[in-house]
Amino acid sequence: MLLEPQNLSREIIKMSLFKNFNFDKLKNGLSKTRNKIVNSINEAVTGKAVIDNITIDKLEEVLVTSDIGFDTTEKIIEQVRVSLKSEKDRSEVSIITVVKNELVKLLNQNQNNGGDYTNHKPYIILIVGINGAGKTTTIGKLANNYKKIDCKVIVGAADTFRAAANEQLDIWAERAGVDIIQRGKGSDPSSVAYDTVKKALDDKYDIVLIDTAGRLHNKTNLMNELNKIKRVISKLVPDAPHQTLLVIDGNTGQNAIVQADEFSKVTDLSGLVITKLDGTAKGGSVFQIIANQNVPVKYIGVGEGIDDLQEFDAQAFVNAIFVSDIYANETT
Ligand SMILES: Nc1nc2c(ncn2[C@@H]2O[C@H](COP(=O)(O)OP(=O)(O)OP(=O)(O)O)[C@@H](O)[C@H]2O)c(=O)[nH]1
Ligand SMILES: [Mg+2]
Repeated sequence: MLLEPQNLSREIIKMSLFKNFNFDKLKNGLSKTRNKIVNSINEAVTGKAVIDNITIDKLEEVLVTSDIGFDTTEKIIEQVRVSLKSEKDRSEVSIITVVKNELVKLLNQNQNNGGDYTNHKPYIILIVGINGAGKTTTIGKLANNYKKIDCKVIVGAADTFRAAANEQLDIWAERAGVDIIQRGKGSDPSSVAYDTVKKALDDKYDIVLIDTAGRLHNKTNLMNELNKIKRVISKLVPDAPHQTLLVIDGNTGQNAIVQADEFSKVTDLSGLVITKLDGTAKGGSVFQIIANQNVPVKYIGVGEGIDDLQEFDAQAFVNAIFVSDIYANETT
């Protein structure tokens, strides 16, 4: 069944754990990325009654320069050629449909629905990532979302490296109306994590979110610290953390893959959160990240507000990028 964007968003609301999916917000957030990708595609294909090889070459150029990456683009173009060969309709709309379908297929690889919070109590989520990626903000947003579905939530301020880190998380905890465990700057991050999980067990919390530092004296320290946090909390809950989410700034582009590789070496990542997609034209890098990682994208950040975190949905993401006057009713 084909869905119009407005119906599509309604469908997704029904399926989502979080209630704040808003197609317009996603669409607006991705406007810079859309301008970069879709406007160029339009320029390449508009007005062509028949899509010829020159047009396909232009399309290839557009995709490669849209942070989608060379290998990924090659796969898409290959598919475009195959599909168009067998299609009688070689119009601009059909080429867009093929590209969109290929992009959705790509985004859906490695996606899984694992990590159901209802199977564990408390459900423990560790948030990692380099400094400034958006970890603390994402915790605030996640806390808010879980709170809204009536979970009892506690956050642990295990970023004890920066003095301001505590205060920042404290502000988010207050906004979301959830509890927090914090100690002073310089205290042992693992002991903060331990105390948070202990309190969650004692007082029957549903969700534990643990913030971590993005920078320590050096990278080895940081990675050792993350390892230690994991070891310490698994003394209390052997299969914890139930999720380890790597937060990546959507502006990062190619380097995102390097970050994911580095963190994967020390900790099993269960998902990625890609933030700041609202401020960047580099949203195309989401395709490249997914093409190069075995880890699913769980959430995307589309603004600085508490409601600006969305569960990642491949079809909605591609539709939001491709929504334009020309293709508004064309949602495969
Ligand atoms: N526009 C936009 N800004 C965001 C988003 N997520 C985070 N930010 C901003 O990014 C900046 C850094 O976010 P933090 O949450 O402090 O990042 P962090 O990873 O905790 O950083 P450190 O604690 O220094 O390691 C803040 O100014 C946030 O408001 C998003 O989805 N969109
Ligand atoms: Mg932080």
